[in-house]
Amino acid sequence: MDLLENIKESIIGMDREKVVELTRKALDEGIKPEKLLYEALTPGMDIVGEQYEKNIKFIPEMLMSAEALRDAMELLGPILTKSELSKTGKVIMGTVEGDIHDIGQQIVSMMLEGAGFEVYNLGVDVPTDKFVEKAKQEKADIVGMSAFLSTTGLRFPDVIQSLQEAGIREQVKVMIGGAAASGKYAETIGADGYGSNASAAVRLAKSFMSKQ
Ligand code: B12
Repeated sequence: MDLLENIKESIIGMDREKVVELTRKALDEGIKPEKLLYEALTPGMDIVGEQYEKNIKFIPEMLMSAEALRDAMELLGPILTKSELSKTGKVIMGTVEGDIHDIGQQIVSMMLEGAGFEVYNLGVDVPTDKFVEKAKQEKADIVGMSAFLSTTGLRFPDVIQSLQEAGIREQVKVMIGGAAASGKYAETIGADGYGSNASAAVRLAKSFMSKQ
């Protein structure tokens, strides 16, 4: 098996040590970080995402693969220049105010990073204004929000309204996710899309960028 294929399989196999060891080896051999990202790491994580969608893999396994990807990204991060990363797009991500569920949005953030997006993760319990302020500051392309409680799902439209009031709604796409979100709800509140899982989130984010 060639090195790139081996790395991809190690992501799928949730083998953090092997992913790090092989990524290091590949870099030592002069393989370009972008090649590693787009031909080994991301395709591996895409497959994990697909396996999760088909109930072949479950959350703990997906998290282990995501951690392995994160470890590899730590090696690649300093080498990949900012401009290379920002080619795909800038995303502001966070869990809305009053909500501390973050496992889902962490996976989404990692997958987006793996797909080449520059992600600013604001964490959990993020006040409405903070999303808007950061989107403005970073000239973001996408604002991604996560909510898991029926009560906190009501924060999504607040953020959309604040983006409107700040005059930047036309410049950013808004995507929502988490147990409090749905495609229908996204439509109702005027969000640009909903992702039921991390693979769907990456597809959505990529589709936003290709329409620009
Ligand atoms: C783990 C968990 C917790 C953990 C959270 C730990 C953490 N660090 O995140 C803890 C124990 C802290 C917790 C606390 C609470 N929880 Co809780 N929790 C869950 C549970 C079991 C799993 C959620 C989870 O992380 N799943 C793992 C992720 C990976 O799965 P996922 O959702 O499929 O993630 C994908 C998508 O959502 C999507 N996605 C996620 N974010 C985004 C963002 C974008 C932009 C996009 C496009 C996609 C996207 O991609 C993800 C990756 O594939 C759910 C049950 C459930 N079915 O959701 C209840 C659940 C959400 N919790 C619930 C409740 C009630 C609470 C508490 C109020 C309990 C209490 N009485 O204290 C508190 C609330 C605290 C707060 N203020 O937020 C309820 C909510 C009910 C409701 N309708 O409001 C649920 C539904 C359980 C239930 N059936 O009652 N919880």
